[in-house]
Amino acid sequence: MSYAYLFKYIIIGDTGVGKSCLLLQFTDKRFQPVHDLTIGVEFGARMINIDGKQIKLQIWDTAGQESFRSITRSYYRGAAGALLVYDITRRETFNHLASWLEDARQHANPNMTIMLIGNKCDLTHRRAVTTEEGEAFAREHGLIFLETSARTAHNVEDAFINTAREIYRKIQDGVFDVSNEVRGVTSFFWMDFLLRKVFKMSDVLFMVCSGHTFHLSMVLLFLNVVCLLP
Ligand SMILES: Nc1nc2c(ncn2[C@@H]2O[C@H](COP(=O)(O)OP(=O)(O)O)[C@@H](O)[C@H]2O)c(=O)[nH]1
Ligand SMILES: [Mg+2]
Repeated sequence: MSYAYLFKYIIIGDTGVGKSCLLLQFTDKRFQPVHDLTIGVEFGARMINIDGKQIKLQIWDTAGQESFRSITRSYYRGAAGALLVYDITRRETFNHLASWLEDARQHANPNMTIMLIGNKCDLTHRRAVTTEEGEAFAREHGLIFLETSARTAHNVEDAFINTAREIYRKIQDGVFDVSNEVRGVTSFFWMDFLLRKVFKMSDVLFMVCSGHTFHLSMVLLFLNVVCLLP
């Protein structure tokens, strides 16, 4: 299926905040309640439509390496959008936002659009961070903000689509150098193709050696680095 633009997104934030679940909810419209790295959605894609233009979102999820705080420069490279996620029931995940932003500032394109997400808003009885605090943090750092639930799907579509709207607006306004960026993302098509093949293979690998998720994470990390070298 053809598309006018391809936007690379990354999902960042502490372990357990629901990054993989948000991706799964957006691409597959389902919720996987058991914490299981073998959900196998380290990489997802979905087509959306903005202003009558087909846009392909290619979304990268960490394969568990965020727990080592060893997210590489290549993960950030070429990302037009980032979802920065915290868990509204765990204040420490909110407290770590500044250091995630610091990471992004170091590694990412300064024009990258960042959507701040307070996830698990279905767990109202366990809320530890108020909506106002999330809003204030976003305002202070120039981010867009939404509270979501990967469980009920509340605001999940909007989180991904509003980010794309903002990126699209930046392209229209000439904030992104379209000639560079678009050529860059078009050639990305082949990378996309190659990675899909590799990830299909990794699914098989999962089945063959289920339990060895750490090994696979390392393989994915390696591929991530190799494939994105210029
Ligand atoms: N109640 C609730 N649980 C969630 C939500 N999102 C994720 N979870 C749970 O939180 C845990 C961690 O989710 P996961 O997506 O693996 O987090 P990640 O480490 O950030 O990728 C899992 O047990 C999920 O079932 C949500 O919106 N609501
Ligand atoms: Mg995950």
